[in-house]
Amino acid sequence: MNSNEILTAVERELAATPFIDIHTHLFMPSLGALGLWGIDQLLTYHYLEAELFRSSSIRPEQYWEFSTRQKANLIWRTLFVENTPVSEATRGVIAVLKAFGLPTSGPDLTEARRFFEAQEPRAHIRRVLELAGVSEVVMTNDPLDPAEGPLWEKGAERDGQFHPVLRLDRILNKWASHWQVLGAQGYAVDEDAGGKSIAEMRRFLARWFELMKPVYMACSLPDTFQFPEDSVRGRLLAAAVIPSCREFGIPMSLMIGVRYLVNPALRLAGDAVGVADLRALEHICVRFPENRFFVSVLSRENQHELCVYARKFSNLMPFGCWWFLNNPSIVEEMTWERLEMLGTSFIPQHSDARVLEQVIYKWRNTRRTLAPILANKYALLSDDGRPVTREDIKRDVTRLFRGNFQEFAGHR
Ligand code: RAT
Ligand code: ZN
Repeated sequence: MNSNEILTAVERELAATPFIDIHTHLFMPSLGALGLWGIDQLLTYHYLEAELFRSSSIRPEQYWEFSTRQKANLIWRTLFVENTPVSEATRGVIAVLKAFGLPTSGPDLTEARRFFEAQEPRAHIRRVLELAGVSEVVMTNDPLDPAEGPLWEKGAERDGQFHPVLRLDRILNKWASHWQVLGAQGYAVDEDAGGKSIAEMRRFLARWFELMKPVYMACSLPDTFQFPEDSVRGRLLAAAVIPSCREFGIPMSLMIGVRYLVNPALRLAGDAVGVADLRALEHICVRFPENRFFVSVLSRENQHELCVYARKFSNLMPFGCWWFLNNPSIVEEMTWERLEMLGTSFIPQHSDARVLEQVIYKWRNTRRTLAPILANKYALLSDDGRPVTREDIKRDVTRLFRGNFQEFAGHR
């Protein structure tokens, strides 16, 4: 194949391979009330809310008083009518509207609203996943969310396209405001996570493992994350969470580098990023060689180091270009680096979709950005003396976007 033929073959394979989206904030149909979809939710995505305040004089306190519809109207007018939607998050909304044949430059949202209101949720979910080229999505399930926990306790109906994840941020990052919630549920834990707390946490995790059957446990972590550490989080991780993952044979996902609420007035849009000390990760991989860790780091500056650690520890699986990194310029740089240092032994991307239809644009962007990168690697390889075949390309794309997750999670 010449380089044009290689590019076409890569594009075809990327389009034909159903991806597994290994981290999202979407919900299976039986948790429907928690799931976000439609134009008003797309427009009030927190990535867009952060952009609104740069182009409008509205103050956050005023904005939060609005209804969802009013917020969406304001964001549409500010970022899509009065300005050109060139940012990644705004362009995404345009791509979704286009995918459904809706107007992309109208003065208001009437037609889009009419379209989404007419959709039957379950059929719409199937259609959206199909359009996104995604066969399965991995959820983020919070057992201590009062709106979610009880639905699992009642035995929420499972769905083969949605896999649960036991998300532990409230426990590992917000113990001070949650240990009493655990206490009220009958777990004998205390403020310092001392005494019986560790054993009780293991009982809690075992119960939720049974209820949810999660494909992994997960936590986001600050840029200041250290391990080992004599803190509630350090103790809970080392003595409860990581050993439980091992016992149940599932990986732990560590998402490191958030600077929580640097601007609290922006709420969900108020987090920032900081460079983390990845020695914490080194210490975890050394101390728990029988465990497996999915790892995403938020700082651009930490990416190269993460690749180096992945070369040292085969129980570490780098994944995704997370949050502020999910822009073509940075995705490109990270993917080059990962292919060069790790071959095909990593997971290039997850969508982090919070609103159902976002998977359409996020995966379309990923395919578009990655095609020339993969094609370039194959062209270089051909130049160096090893022609690539369509079978090679198919095997690689399948490994990157399905196999690495399935194997690492022990999930087939
Ligand atoms: O990307 C995001 O939507 C963030 O707000 C976070 O949810 C992050 O992805 C996380 O899972 O903590
Ligand atoms: Zn997320």
